[in-house]
Amino acid sequence: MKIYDWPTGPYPARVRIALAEKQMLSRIKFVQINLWKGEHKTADFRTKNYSGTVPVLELDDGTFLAECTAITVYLDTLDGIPTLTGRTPREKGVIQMMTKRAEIEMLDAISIYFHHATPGLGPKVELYQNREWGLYQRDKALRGMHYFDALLKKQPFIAGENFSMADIAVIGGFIFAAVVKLPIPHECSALLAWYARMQERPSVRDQLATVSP
Ligand code: GTS
Repeated sequence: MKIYDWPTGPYPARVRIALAEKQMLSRIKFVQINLWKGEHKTADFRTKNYSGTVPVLELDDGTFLAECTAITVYLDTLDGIPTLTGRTPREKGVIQMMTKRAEIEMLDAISIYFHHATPGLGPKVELYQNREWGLYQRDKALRGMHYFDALLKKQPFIAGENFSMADIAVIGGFIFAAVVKLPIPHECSALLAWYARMQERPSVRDQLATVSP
């Protein structure tokens, strides 16, 4: 299997954390796509992922899988022991819901802030920017952080009692927050304590070392 990757990117880090959790990193060939050069927006790359984003997983049969959630579900279910995406129907449903919520309320919101209200990837890549929309999404991400903080006052992990794909999605949010220098509000003590605990996991610690500038 091959992954089209960008080593410092928050989204590709999500998949690498999942791979590390599954002890699968050594089974993957990583191909770097340079986002600053816009390599993800070329016609050739869009044949692999129409959306023009990384990561993309290429299976040995030539299938391309994009979207972190879809890739993680695929990788997690290969061995028949889905430790990250849920074993029971209830777990699967809650983890999918919370992963999507982590994206909408934090990670994607910070990404939109980056692409719209900062120089983003530069003028050759950022062909349309809407600063107001970007700033709105930054504030949305800050509200999202308070939501996850309140949640983590009641439960140890984003989707409940166990570490899951949803935690990895919020970790992606923390990585992107660091990229755009958006501080996690200090009053979000449960969220900050959870993040400190996440960094005790070798899968997270190793990938944070890879993404840090
Ligand atoms: N919904 C997608 C997913 O879950 O995979 C989002 C992927 C995404 O936005 N990836 C970023 C990207 O390709 C990579 S990074 O921001 O983490 O480095 N961005 C480039 C762009 O131009 O949007």
